[in-house]
Amino acid sequence: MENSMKITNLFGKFTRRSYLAMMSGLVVSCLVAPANAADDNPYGLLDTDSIMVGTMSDAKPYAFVTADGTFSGFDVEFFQNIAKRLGFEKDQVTFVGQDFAALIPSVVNGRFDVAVGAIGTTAQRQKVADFTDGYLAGFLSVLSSDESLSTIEALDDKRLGIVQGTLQDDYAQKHFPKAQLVRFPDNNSAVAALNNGMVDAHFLDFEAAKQFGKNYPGLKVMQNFASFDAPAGFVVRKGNSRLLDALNEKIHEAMQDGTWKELHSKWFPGSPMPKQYLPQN
Ligand code: SNW
Repeated sequence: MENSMKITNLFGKFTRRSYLAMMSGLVVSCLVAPANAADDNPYGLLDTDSIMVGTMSDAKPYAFVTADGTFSGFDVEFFQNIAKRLGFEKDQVTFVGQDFAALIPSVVNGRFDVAVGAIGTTAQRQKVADFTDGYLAGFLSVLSSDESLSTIEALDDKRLGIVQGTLQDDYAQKHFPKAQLVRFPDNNSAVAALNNGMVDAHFLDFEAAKQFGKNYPGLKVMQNFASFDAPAGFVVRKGNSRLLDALNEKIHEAMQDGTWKELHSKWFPGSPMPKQYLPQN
């Protein structure tokens, strides 16, 4: 009421008193603006009516781009399902593909609200960004056409591809000290190098390795390393606890009502399902 009277003053004649009253009204509205803004934007998003999501275009079946340019995969559909529970329809969730190494920094820098794509939760990553509760726990896998690469020792002096900044990058440095690590920006370039013999193997997430094996029948998963202690989570800006809490609530809802299980069977048929993500009685 008071505000609308001041606005009317804008169209009438200013008296000194009404001018002062209007200015003080403006000051007051500026002071209360942050509270109003938070109510309009409860999840602290970059744009109030959509969620900007950074993901990968070549990590099928986790996250990938289809021939018609849309993003798909387990992580993409799981996130869309969670977003829908928060009131965001598919067209209000915008996926953008980036190199893996850029994903977390892009959330930190305010380019994306969330990063999604089999991103393992580690103490080091948690120093710069917040992670939701885990929703995937699986293996890191060595993909190659060379059947002899089935032991760690066999990787000595071999050229092993890794996508820079991944857990495979860390793991290989710690556990395969004698392998020659060759860093790539993404899986596609690493697999291209593997196919033309520039590297002997590529080290990536199990389901993606299996998928590349389907696309290129000469390539097989030669060995696996459990990465259960670094379950994948959705990544949000540090301190955006309203978004984090809301995502966590809906993640657990989607696990409890069987949605997670359905998506897991669709995208990772035959792969074991960690019990903690299944409906609990
Ligand atoms: O740590 C695993 C987790 O257990 C699950 O298997 C999904 O993948 C992981 O999160 C590891 N993912 C890698 C990482 O976080 C590579 C991610 C990617 O290529 N998109 O660095």
